[in-house]
Amino acid sequence: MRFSSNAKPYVLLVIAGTVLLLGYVYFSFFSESLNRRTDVVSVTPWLAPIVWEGTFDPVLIDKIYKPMNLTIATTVFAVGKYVRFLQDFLETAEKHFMVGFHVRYYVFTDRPHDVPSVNMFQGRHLSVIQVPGSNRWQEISARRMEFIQTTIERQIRREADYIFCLDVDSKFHARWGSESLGRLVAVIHPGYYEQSRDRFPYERRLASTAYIPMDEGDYYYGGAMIGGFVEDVYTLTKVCRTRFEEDAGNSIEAAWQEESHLNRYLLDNKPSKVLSPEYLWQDIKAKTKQVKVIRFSAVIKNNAEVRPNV
Ligand code: UD2
Repeated sequence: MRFSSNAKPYVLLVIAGTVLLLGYVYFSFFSESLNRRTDVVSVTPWLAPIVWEGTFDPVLIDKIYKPMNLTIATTVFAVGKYVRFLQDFLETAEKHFMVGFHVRYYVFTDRPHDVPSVNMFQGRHLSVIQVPGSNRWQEISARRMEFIQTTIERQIRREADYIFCLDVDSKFHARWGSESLGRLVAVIHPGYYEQSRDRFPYERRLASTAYIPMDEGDYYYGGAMIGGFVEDVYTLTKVCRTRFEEDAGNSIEAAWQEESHLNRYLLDNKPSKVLSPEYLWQDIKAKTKQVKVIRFSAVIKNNAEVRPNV
């Protein structure tokens, strides 16, 4: 078929348009299947991955880690009335957390008789470690660093390869798997991932060893999750505990207790992997466009009712 010379440019335009359209469809399809995300930052300025849904292939990553026969320690504190959160925490962890791996839960509590009995899959165990109660929730939260440090010294370093230290007033809702493993792992706090650093609630008083100046800081990390190699988390807890105690000796308590010390530590010792707020959401917060999967989320609690002080 021959075209008149007048029609030729239009035909070429249609052909070019079709090619562009097919290219767009092809690219969109493959970029989806290659797990690319363009709407979120998925790498830190020091080239550590930031883990979001769509940035990793769960099947592939499990194939790498599962043959290593790893054991994952998981510490959780349930002191005073917080024992009531254990059942949901453990039951949902059995469904979603490190499925297919050996998991050792270490439950720290002052009420060992109230620890619920939850069915565990093969290769998953729970031990209870008695700790004292306190009449200040701030002390319970902050002293986690000390008890994790001493328990790593006493037993965890012989029993596990990786460790995650988690808040108990939370539930798992979707896969939390081997994509989260790394040498030193932190999570971006869901309240601050869209904020600039001058809004981060770092400790701003020079007198505290957790002090961070206004023009420093990478992310605001949540205290509800610390993870990594047992030895790396050991060093972190030891340093944060020492600094917290040094502050106490000077009659100062950082704005967000151990979370403030954690943020100071991670500014100087960059995490090798950062988890997106998918790994630390809050039920009180509406889901946003970037958060496609909520994996772990803090339940709504009545602080006045569950804490020993307000
Ligand atoms: C934030 C942090 C938390 C911690 C705290 C500052 C997030 C989502 N949470 O939570 O990790 O850094 O600020 O101190 O980033 N606990 C007990 N019994 C108590 C009180 C606390 O067992 O009476 C344990 C329990 O495991 C709880 C954790 O300490 O999950 C943290 O306490 P919280 O959840 O009340 O602290 P919150 O919500 O202010």
